[in-house]
Amino acid sequence: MSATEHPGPDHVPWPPEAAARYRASGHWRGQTFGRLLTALAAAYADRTAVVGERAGTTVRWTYAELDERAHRIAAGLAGLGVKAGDRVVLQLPNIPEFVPVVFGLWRAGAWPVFALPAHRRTELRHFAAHTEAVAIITVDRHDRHDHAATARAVAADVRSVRHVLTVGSAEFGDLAATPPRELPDPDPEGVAFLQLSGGSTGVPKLIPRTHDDYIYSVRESARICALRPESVYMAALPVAHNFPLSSPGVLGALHAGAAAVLAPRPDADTAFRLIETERVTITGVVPPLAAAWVQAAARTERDLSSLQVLLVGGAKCGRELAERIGPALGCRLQQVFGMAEGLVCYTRLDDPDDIVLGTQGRPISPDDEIRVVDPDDPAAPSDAEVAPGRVGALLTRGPYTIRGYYRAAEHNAAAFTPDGFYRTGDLVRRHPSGHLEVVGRAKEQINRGGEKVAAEEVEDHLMAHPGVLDAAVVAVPDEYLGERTCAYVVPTAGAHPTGPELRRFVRERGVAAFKVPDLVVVVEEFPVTGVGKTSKRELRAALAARTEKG
Ligand code: OOB
Repeated sequence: MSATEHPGPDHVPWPPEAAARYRASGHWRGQTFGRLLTALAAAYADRTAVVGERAGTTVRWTYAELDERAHRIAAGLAGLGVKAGDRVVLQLPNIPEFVPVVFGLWRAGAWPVFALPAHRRTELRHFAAHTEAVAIITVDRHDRHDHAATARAVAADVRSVRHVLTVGSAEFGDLAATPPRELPDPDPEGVAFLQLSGGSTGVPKLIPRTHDDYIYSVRESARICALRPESVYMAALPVAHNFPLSSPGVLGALHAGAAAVLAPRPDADTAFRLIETERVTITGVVPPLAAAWVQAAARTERDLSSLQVLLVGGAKCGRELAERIGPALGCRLQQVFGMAEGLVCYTRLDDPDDIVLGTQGRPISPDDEIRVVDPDDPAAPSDAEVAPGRVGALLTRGPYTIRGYYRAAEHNAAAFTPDGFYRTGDLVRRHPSGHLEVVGRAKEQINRGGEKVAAEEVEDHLMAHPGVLDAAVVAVPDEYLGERTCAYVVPTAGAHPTGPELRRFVRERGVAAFKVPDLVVVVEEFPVTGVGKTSKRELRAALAARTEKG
């Protein structure tokens, strides 16, 4: 929380009139994730629910086993004193335990805060402090990082954190062996968990999602992606992210009675091996990964014939790449344009090729309201709709799009219109069919191959360096990732900070590696706009000129 930001409410609920409408139309069904798993375990008891790898061995759990594990973990957490409404920071890579731990937290009524494996000390401390989390659940080591040590350091700083649990430890083993007991079912319209926003301002914002709203998006995603009990979904991206979690993701797979395979890494070798051995039918990737898989497919000896659908999203999938996916991988492309705040758009499996290749899909719900408005001065938006077919800024509200971030009243006033539309910051064109084509962005965010970097957050880190007077972070086009980050820096008088020094400085502040600027350019002063603000437009133009010169 910045010094100027007053904490707001934990959850900005939908207005009663809208909530009544979403209930009446059957979108919200008054079910919690805990009850959902109970129903799935009854319907699909002996079918495979989760497949994953731990220390190189394959783990397979049926729906009945998953259900039992989630019950035990819930009882164990309750035994530790974790209560309904408590926040628990969760930082797990793609290991099978992710699934029963999340359902265990849901059954205990606790709210997982979904950190990504790439997050480091500074981000975790913010999540824990801002949510007053009571526990952190993580692993010991992963990808050469000592997660347990980081979690313990955060726990030492943040007084609310009473427990650090590492999956795989004896303590966690005891917890997961607790005899199951019935716990009170939480309110289905209440918050189920906090997702992270890619954001564009200072610190990552947290997104409160409810059981009712999220289950609706999961159920419809599973239907739109044609998941059936025979389907096998593979999470290749980090599963805590909204895309592999729910679009349709692991939760969509479970909702359909299908198997969810957690790939420990997203590289083509690992993914193709699992596609072959687990007979994966559907998976999802960001565009740079799709490009890498397309290349690797030309040389692979793996049998990829089970794969029917590849979802691509998180960042814009250009037409050229889109056209290569089907032929190279022998599957159908499904584009997905979503956001952790809610709205998710898919191309449909029966859409004509031109729509599948050239748009990012249409919304899940008939009750997703879309407005495409004049992207005029963001400080004083008119929110006037543009003519049909013209590019404008996308605003949305609906049955699974939040009405406010968690404890962020001041930010909410700018991020939402007075009548509750979320300002996505995306520039889109709406086709007559209702499909949206994403053509750019009006927000100060860099989309680094699907990983979102808030310009202001990195600027704040740079400005903490004594040799930096001012910093401006902009996107630089990149062939592989789509965009990378470039930090323009004005030094303080007499200081001569270098690029490598500033990059190391940001890294050592304990942030995710993807936020460390790819390029640092030291300049004497920034170009300014008519009103004296730093002109990022001119900085981007200068960068383009530099790149052209080589
Ligand atoms: C997904 O979620 P987030 O929260 O990491 O990022 C949302 C933002 C969008 O506002 C947009 O700027 C960008 O990511 N984005 C795309 C895109 N999909 C997401 N931009 C262009 N084309 C696309 N297909 O990234 C996310 C959440 C659920 C499903 C899929 C992606």
